Amino acid sequence: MLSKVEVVQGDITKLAVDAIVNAANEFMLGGGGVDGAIHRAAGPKLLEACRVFPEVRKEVRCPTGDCRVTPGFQLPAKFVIHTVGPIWRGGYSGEESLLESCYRRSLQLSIWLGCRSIAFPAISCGAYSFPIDKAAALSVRTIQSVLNSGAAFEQVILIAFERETYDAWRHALIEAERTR
Ligand code: AR6
Repeated sequence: MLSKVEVVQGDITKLAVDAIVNAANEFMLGGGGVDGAIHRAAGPKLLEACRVFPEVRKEVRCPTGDCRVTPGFQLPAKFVIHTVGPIWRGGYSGEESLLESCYRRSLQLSIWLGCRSIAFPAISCGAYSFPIDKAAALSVRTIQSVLNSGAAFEQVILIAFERETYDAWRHALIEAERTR
């Protein structure tokens, strides 16, 4: 199953996959990092589509660990799945299970949408400071468990913006293959 998982280095906004995942924040109206890049490439309709989601509590359109979907608009991807990773606070505030939830729920939502290909950035590993090695191992483990449960994906791309992220994901994949 892990043969369907691919690590590439590059820019997620260029990928012609069914769904790309955005590392958003709870307010869901754009930001820096990959969120900013996705909004710029998708065009202003993406912001309009995000605004439509009701606030579940003050200034929260999407709680941490959860996700929401919009069209991709001017992106080559059909859908954008906006998920909110945890801010790393030392590892004692449920960060790992929240990040796992981001991967699991994004995959489940994309299955429900009929997606066959999906690409993930390193959620929480930029502005939110989640350690990349932990995030890489956890993301590969979660994807593996969803694929093993029979999800019909043809391709799951882990897209690294930096070399360090690329290396961490490659290492996590090799380890997962070895200990399978
Ligand atoms: N393609 C792929 N990966 C990218 C790209 C890109 N075009 N641009 C950056 N990355 P971050 P977070 C990588 O900070 O840590 C935003 O302001 C980046 O190098 O984008 O979840 C949101 O609005 C890093 O490895 O997301 C939130 O407020 C990874 O994507 C907050 O940042 C994630 O870094 C979320 O922080």
